[in-house]
Amino acid sequence: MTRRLYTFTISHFAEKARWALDYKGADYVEERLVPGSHVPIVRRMAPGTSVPVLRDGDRVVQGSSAIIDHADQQWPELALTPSDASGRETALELERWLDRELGEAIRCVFYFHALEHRGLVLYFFNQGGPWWGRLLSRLGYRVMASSIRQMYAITRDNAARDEERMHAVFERVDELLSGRSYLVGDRFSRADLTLAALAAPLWRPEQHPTRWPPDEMYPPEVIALGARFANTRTHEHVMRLYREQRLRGCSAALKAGPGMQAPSTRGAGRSSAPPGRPAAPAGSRRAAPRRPGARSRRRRWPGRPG
Ligand SMILES: N[C@@H](CCC(=O)N[C@@H](CS)C(=O)NCC(=O)O)C(=O)O
Repeated sequence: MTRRLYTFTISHFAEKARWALDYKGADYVEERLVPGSHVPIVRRMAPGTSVPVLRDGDRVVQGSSAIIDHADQQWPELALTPSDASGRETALELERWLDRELGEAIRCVFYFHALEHRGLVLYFFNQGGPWWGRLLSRLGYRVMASSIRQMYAITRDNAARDEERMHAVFERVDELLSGRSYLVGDRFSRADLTLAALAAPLWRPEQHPTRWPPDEMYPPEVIALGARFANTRTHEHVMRLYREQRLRGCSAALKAGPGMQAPSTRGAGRSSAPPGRPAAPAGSRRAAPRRPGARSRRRRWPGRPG
C-alpha cells in the first residue's frame, strides 16, 4: 500500500515530517491539503485534525515527532535520534522545547501580520490540495482567517509576547551552537531538523518545498522579523542545514508548476546529499513539472531503504 504523508505545504510542523522522510529516502506520496477543508479528510483517519499525518500500511501516525520516531524505526540506518541515552534525551528535550517555544511562537507572529493579507495567505494555502478545497478557501477566506485567529489565540498582545519568545529561543540556540556544528553531538539529528524546519518561514531557504512569494507580497513586519534575527548563529545554522541536508532535487521539482514562481536554480549542480550518502542523480526524485494542486509523488532513492 502506498505510504502517504498528509500536509499543508506551508506548515512548518509538516515540513519536519516531510524532511525526515526525505532524509531517509522514503518512498511516499505527499497529499497536500488546504487548511479548513482538511478537517473531514484528517478526521476520517486520525484522532485529531492536525497535520502532518502519515499513513503507512495499516498504521496512522499523527504529529511530527511521532512521524520522526516512526521513520527512525523503519529506517534505522540514517538515525535522526542519537543512539546514546544522554544524546537522545537532549535531542528529544530540545525538540519538545522548539516545537512549543519556536513553532508555536512563529505561527502566532506570522499569522498576526499575514492574515490581513488575503493574497499572501492564499498563495501559501493554495499550493496543492483538492480543487474544491482551494475554491472554499477563496470563497470563505474571512471565516477561515477568523477561525485561525481563534484556534491559535492570535492577538496583538500574544504576537508581541511570542516575538520575544522567539528572541529567547535564538539566544539559547546561539549559545548551544557556540563552537559546534550541530545541536547535539557531532552529527545532524532531529533537534537540528526541528530547528531548521520550524524557523524556515522566517528566512525562506530556497531548498524548502514551498514556493515563497516575492518579498513585495509580504507585510513589512514579516520581512523585518526575519531581518531582526538575521545576524544570529541560528540563522546561519538553519540556512546551512537546508543547503547541506535538505534534498535539492525534491524541493526544486515540487516548486515547479505553470503559473507559479519558477524554482530557483541558484546553486544547481551542487550536491545536496547529506555527508555520507550519495547525491541524488539528476531527475531521480521527480523530473516533470507539476500542475499546482497535483499530488507530489516521490520516488525512492536508488539504493535507499524503502
Ligand atoms: N504538535 C503537532 C502540531 C501540528 C500542528 O499544529 N499542525 C497545524 C498546522 S502547522 C494544523 O494542522 N492545524 C490545523 C488543525 O489542527 O486542524 C505536530 O508536531 O505535528
